[in-house]
Amino acid sequence: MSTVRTLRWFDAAAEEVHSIPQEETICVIGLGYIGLPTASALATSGWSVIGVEVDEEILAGLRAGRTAIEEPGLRLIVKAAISSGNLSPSATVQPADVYIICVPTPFTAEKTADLSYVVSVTKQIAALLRPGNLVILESTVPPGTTTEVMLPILEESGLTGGDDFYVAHCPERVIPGNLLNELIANDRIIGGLTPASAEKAKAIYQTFVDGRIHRTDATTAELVKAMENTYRAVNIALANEMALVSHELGVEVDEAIKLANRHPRVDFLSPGPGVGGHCIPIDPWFIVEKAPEAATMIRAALERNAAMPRYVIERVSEGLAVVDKELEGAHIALFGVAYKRDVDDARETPATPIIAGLEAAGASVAIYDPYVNEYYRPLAEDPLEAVRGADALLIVTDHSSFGALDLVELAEYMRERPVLVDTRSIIPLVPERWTAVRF
Ligand code: SAJ
Repeated sequence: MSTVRTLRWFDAAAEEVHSIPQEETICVIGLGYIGLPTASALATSGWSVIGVEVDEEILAGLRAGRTAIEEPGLRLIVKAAISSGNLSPSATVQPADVYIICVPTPFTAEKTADLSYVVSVTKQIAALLRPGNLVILESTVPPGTTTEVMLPILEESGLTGGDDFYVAHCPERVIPGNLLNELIANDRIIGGLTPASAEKAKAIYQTFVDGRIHRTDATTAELVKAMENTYRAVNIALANEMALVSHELGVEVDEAIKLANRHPRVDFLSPGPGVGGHCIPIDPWFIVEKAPEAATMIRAALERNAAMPRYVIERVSEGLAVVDKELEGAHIALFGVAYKRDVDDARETPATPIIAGLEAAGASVAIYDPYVNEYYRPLAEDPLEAVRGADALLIVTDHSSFGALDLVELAEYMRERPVLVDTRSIIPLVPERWTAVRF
């Protein structure tokens, strides 16, 4: 029933709106993980793009064709965009026909969205807004933000949303590590303030997106985005809970999951040390924020994932106990601070609470990650440096190179009876002299 209504609503709009001619200027605000690839994709599709970034260092790098983010293909497309002359980096928001907001929505201590960047940029756009302009929000926000927070600010310009200018929410859906491919290939959801707004935004995205573009209203699009990451967070939490259950029952969780997944309608994800990144541990809270009474299972799942670092520390302690040692005074080599496999991003990594917990218990920690350059702690140059004198090896991230670690060699550098806690089941075969703890 509701599907039929939605289709009619948008089909009527599609007839009224013509696609935007590509000579229009697009101002992309925020050149981070999403803004930079989006601005570059638009620029290489022929649009004239102003890329706004407040970080002077990032801006200077871009002007010289350098990127601060490691992503396959990104450097190439940014270089192409800059050298074509279609992408102009700028420190301030410039007048344009279309504005695309790609700023972060950080997370407060109260587990709510901090909309201060979105609000500040929206105010800057409101000051420049002209009739016929289109404002698109890509940042992930709590449902209702486009109409309840952005629209009133934009209307301070004296113009009326939907009549004088267009507004749409077009959430990003790309996975770090395969960002550019997904930017082009994935379907997009466009939520318009009005059908005409959605249609206008579609005309832009369809110039670089190969996936299908689905139109809806702004609040639905906001909820859909948060729902996607909630779906993943809840499913990871279920796998994590199975790790705890299996441990209690003396069962190997990987074996149990592998066998359960032989059912045609069962597809467990993998348990791990907890979830990181700037999306999965955060975005589901935007639903809890807006509907706390209803979202009880989501809250429980988030809490389960957040409790995994504690479980990891318990496993390290358990392993040490097997070889008559304890956390107090132990030296732990921790491998992997990236929040996930083969990326350089350590934001919200579960490694941070794990390190804090180990140290609070009196252990010392040496850290190794071949991908990460920036972390709040010094990193060892190579695996051997990190394991020297360690009692235990704790694997937090499943970087593909860790699968080829030579544990026989590593043990030579460690103390007697080394312990292995592999939170990602990345080590295929554990040599005999190691004590491996079931995760
Ligand atoms: N993880 C597990 N077990 C699994 C899968 C993942 O513990 O089986 C952990 C990872 O190690 C990591 C965390 O979950 O710490 C999140 O990783 P991820 O690969 O699931 O997701 P992100 O955060 O890199 O990207 C997600 C994606 N959302 C979905 O897949 C629904 C991406 O499409 C979104 O665009 C992105 O969030 C975002 O920016 O919102």
